[in-house]
This record gives sequence, structure tokens and C-alpha cells, in this order.
Amino acid sequence: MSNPKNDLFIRACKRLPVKRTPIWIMRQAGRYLPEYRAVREKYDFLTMCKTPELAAKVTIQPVDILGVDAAILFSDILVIPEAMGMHLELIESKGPVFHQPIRSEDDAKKLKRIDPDKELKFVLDAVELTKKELNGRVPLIGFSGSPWTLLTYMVEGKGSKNFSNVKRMIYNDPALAHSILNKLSDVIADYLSAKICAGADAVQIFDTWGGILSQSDFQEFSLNYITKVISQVKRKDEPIVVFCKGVHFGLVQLTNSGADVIGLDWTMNLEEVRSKIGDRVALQGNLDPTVLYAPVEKIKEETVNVLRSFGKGSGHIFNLGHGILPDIEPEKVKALVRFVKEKSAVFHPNVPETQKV
Ligand code: 1CP
Repeated sequence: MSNPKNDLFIRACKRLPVKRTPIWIMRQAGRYLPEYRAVREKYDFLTMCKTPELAAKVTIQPVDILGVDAAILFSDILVIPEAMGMHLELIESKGPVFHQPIRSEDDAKKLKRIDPDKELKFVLDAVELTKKELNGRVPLIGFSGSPWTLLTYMVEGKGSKNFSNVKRMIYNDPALAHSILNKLSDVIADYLSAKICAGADAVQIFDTWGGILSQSDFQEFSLNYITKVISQVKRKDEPIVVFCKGVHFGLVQLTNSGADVIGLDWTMNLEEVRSKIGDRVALQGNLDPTVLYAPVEKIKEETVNVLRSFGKGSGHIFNLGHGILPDIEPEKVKALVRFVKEKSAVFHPNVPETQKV
């Protein structure tokens, strides 16, 4: 049986007409799925990232189980610092940890300038295998952390509340921060280019921690480097999505970064953002991930609210405002995907029937 190619996600990224709004979910390959946990019980997290067959398997699970309109390659933003020489450990109760964080110039000197085609070949192999196994069903998204978000983990050594160490670095030794950010930008641009070359149909840059910075620090330490990465990514017309959390103040500047799509967290209003930045970029988001704790009727109501807040026309990709939480019931997520499919067509009137899928 031949598979129809579902290109709704790519079309929406480019603001081309679509029959309905596409949906995928950040962290859709993860612990809330019993099928993921069954694989994870047998292998540790890094082994899963480094074994293309396992990465492909869990990448495709949400496509089969939920019916989302895009797959995102199972991996982690922290594979870059690991490849640059930092020892990464995933501690069950704590999350990812670097036991020797980067705090000084001497530490920074130890970071290797890597070639993703060599040190991160396992990711590129996973892209190729996943593309083959998806067989054109839905597009595949590749991703990276932004330079700033990677720097926070490399300096803090783990998830953080106040980000004291990385803030200490930018205020006491900004030159050191800039030199690492520059190095990271080059690696990230090469990495995203290599993923596109291996078959990724779009890429997303996660700036999860851009919002902990003041407006001017965001420009200096995050946005400038996101813009640099985007300008260096080698692509034909593969869309670039930038997801920022808590960056209310930087949305207009973000539209000048060269990104095709801006991903928004749930505290922002799509209608307001759209009216502020016009239709220069597509928007992705932004249902509060905790709405999935609610009964399905409430989920339906909130789903329609998000669709309505974007309004009519293409250029909206439905997503959560941040990653799905590990204790969400899969049935609720299936209902969400179904609601978006059922309820979004009215926001795309006058789209010719010939439009695919
Ligand atoms: O099974 C497990 O115990 C591992 C949990 C897990 C998973 C499933 C981690 C550790 N990473 C991932 C996969 C992952 N990470 C994906 C997979 C693709 C998908 O389905 O979306 C993606 C895109 C990421 C990206 C990622 N890793 C981000 C950016 C997105 C975000 O959520 O903000 C960040 C900040 C990380 C770091 C990380 N890796 C893992 C954890 C628990 C964390 C967060 C650590 C913290 O800040 O406390």
C-alpha cells in the first residue's frame, strides 16, 4: 500500500494553504508512552540516543500511536556538549548531569571543536534510518539546543533554578561566555546542516532558557547567536523553527533572526503576537501542557481556544507551549490530536480539495 505524503506541517511552516492545522507535540517521544517505557526499561538513555535502530523506533511511536503530523528525531540537546568532550550522565532522580561543568577559560579550552559527520554520526545515521522507515508518511524534524541554552547546561552542570553560575560568567567574564557561544554556534550550524543533508525536513532550535535573561542580555547572549546559527545553516528550503520560553519581550526581534516559525509558550496569546508581528513568520504552539491533566471536554474547549486565538488562515502549527509531562495519560493526548484534526478545518476555508491530506 502506498502512503500518502502528509506535508501539512511543512506547508504551514511556509504559510501555504492547508486543509486543516497540523499538530505535533514537543517531547512526543517520551516517558508518558508505555511503548517508550518498554524500550527504556531495557536500555539507558544515551544508548538509545546512540543506537539508530532504537532512536528510529521511539521516534516513530507517536506517529503510529497518536497520528501526529510530524516526527521529531529522538535524541537530546546535550549530545553536543557530550561530543565536545563533557562526560554526560542521566541520573534517574535528577535528570542529565555534567560532573565537570565549564567554569573557567581552562575548562573551556578542553572543549573539542567537533565535526558532526564524525563525532555525531550516530544522530545522522538515526535520521537516515528514520526517514527510510517513515517512508514519507510525515516530515521528520531535527533539532538542537540554542547556543545559550547549551551554555546554561554546560556551565551549571545540570538543570537549575537561578542559573547563578552561568549568570556569574556573563557578568564577570563576558568574553569567555562569548567565546564559548561562538564555538557552539559553529558546531550547531554544522550539526543542523548535517541533519538536513541526512534527510531532516525541518529543524527546530530550542532556546528553553532564553527567558531567564533580561531583554538586552537576551539580545547579546542568545538572539545574536541564534541569528548567527540560522545564517550559517546550509539548506534548500527546509524551515527553521525557533522555540523560546518566556521571551515576551523579544518576539519582534526574533522575527528578524531568519527563522520561518516562532514557537511560543502558553503564557503568550497567539492573536496578540500575530497582530504585533504580522504574517512574516508562522507561529507554533501553545496549549499549556498541564491542560492535558483536565477532563477531555476541557481539553477540547482549550484546544478550540488556541485555534481561535490564531484565527483563520495558514501559518499555525498546533503544539504544546512546552514539552509534554511524563505523567500525562496517552488517551488524553490522542484526544487532543483528534480535536485538532476535527476542529481546525473551519479555520482554513476556501482551500481547494486537491490540497494533499
Ligand atoms: O527516558 C528518560 O528518562 C529521558 C528523559 C528525556 C527524554 C525523553 C531526556 C533527558 N531527553 C529526552 C528526549 C528529548 N530531549 C527530545 C526528544 C524528541 C521529542 O520527542 O521531542 C527533545 C527534543 C529533547 C530536547 C531537550 N533536552 C531540551 C529542550 C526542550 C525542552 O524540553 O525544553 C532540554 C532542555 C533537554 C535537556 C534534558 N534532557 C533530559 C531532561 C530530563 C532534560 C531537562 C533537564 C532539566 O532542565 O532539568
